[in-house]
Amino acid sequence: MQSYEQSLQQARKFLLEHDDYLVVSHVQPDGDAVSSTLAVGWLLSCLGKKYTMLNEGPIPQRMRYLWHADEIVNLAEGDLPRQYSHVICVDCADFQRVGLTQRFFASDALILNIDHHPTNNGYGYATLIKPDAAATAEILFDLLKMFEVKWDIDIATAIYTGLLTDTGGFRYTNTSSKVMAAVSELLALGVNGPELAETLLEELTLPQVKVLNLALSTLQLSPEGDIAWVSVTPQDMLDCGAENEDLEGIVNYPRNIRGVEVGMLFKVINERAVKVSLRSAGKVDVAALAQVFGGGGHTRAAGARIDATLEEAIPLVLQEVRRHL
Ligand SMILES: [Mn+2]
Repeated sequence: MQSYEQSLQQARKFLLEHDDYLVVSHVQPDGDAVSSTLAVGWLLSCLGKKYTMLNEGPIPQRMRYLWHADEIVNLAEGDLPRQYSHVICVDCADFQRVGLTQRFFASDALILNIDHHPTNNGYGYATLIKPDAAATAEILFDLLKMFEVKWDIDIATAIYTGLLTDTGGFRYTNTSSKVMAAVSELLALGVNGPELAETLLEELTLPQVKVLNLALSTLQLSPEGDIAWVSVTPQDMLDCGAENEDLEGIVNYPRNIRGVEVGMLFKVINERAVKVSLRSAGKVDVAALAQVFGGGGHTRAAGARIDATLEEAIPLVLQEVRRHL
């Protein structure tokens, strides 16, 4: 087992020794996924390396202000002409999380796996995994320090974005003194903290409020009052004009009810598939729970996809949550 320091050295070597990288993150990218993709891109550009940034889907509107965010190729809109032999995966707990982007990995591609999920299974040629890091952006903060590059407000804003979003605005238990020390440095570089908090955490779109309203109308509570859940259907999404990113944060409502240990959002994908997002108040390790269904995540925030109808999926998950309580 190599130390974190050794992993950083190995990752540094990987970035210096090769060229022409593909940088990818997980499907339905969140703030950490987007900023980690861009932070790696920023570093590679400083090193004079060739690279392409790619995601299976679009970058959420509220993150488009980030450095070169419009350069992340969205597979829903365009294709890449070829495959890559050197791939960097950020914030992906397992290989399948990269989604359709894997079509552009050469069959013998060397993969550098940079991540902070405790459920990361160590795929790839080289790994840089720190399960107690608040965000993949925190690992990139450390990695970028290994290079002689001059930090600017663009990279500082990208890393701050990953830290801000993955700590829920510096409130979750992962908000360590190390995070705050990093934040202090980033603010000194000119990052506009209040503006980012407004854009990323406070501001709501109208479809977001509409879909929240529909979701809350489905609220259910277990007889014991310790499990609460809401659900959203494709029809709800259509009726509200909502995108996937508009569901962000909804799962916190059932979780935040006093006495609730596990809050859940069931999102119907189609007649045979449901995505469940799980949030824990602390007692239950929802990452372990999600793994039962082939998913993963963090101890307090995790998710899984279940091949079943909503009516089948709810009791299945409830039973498993009950077992963990
Ligand atoms: Mn993350």
